[in-house]
Amino acid sequence: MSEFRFESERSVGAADFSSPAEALVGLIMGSDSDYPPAMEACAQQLDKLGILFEMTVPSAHRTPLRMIAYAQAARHRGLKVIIACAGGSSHLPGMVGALTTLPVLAVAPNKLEKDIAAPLSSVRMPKGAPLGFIGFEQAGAVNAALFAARIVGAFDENIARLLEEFERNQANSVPPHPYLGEKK
Ligand code: RP5
Repeated sequence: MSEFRFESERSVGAADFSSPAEALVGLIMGSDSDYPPAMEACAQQLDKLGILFEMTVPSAHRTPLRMIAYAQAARHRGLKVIIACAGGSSHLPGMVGALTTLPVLAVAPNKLEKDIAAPLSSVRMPKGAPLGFIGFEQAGAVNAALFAARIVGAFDENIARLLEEFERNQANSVPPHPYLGEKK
């Protein structure tokens, strides 16, 4: 089971990021309103792969000090990848990317038509401040989970095998003929 810390982070409120993370992947979001449905799908995908993750809400504009504390401690705590999701001006992914040398993957919680600023904020990062923008809504969030798994899996054979199994199952779920598939 994954380390599911969302509730406890919320109840703790203030950031205490001094203890080592058991998790490999840190999920962060600008608001708890980013959790369902987008980041919930990300969490579920990581959980299905059996990859340990933790979650917190370090809003860049409402709790900037929590964001800084989280980002600066992330590598020392043992995290390997951060997935950041925020809407609107969406400075969370870029700011966290600037505060750590860990890879940071960005997800926009809403569709492009609803919120064009968030993805632009990530894809327009200036030279020298790399950020991986993955996509929008649940699909983007699931792909961010899979991308994070690939990053971790590049150094971990067990995770690479779990990813291979996921891809095999996915391939097997695609019917070779429309009449052979289950009704959706
Ligand atoms: C951003 O503003 C959050 O990431 C969220 O996508 C959006 C709305 O936040 P709430 O007003 O729902 O807290 O900071």
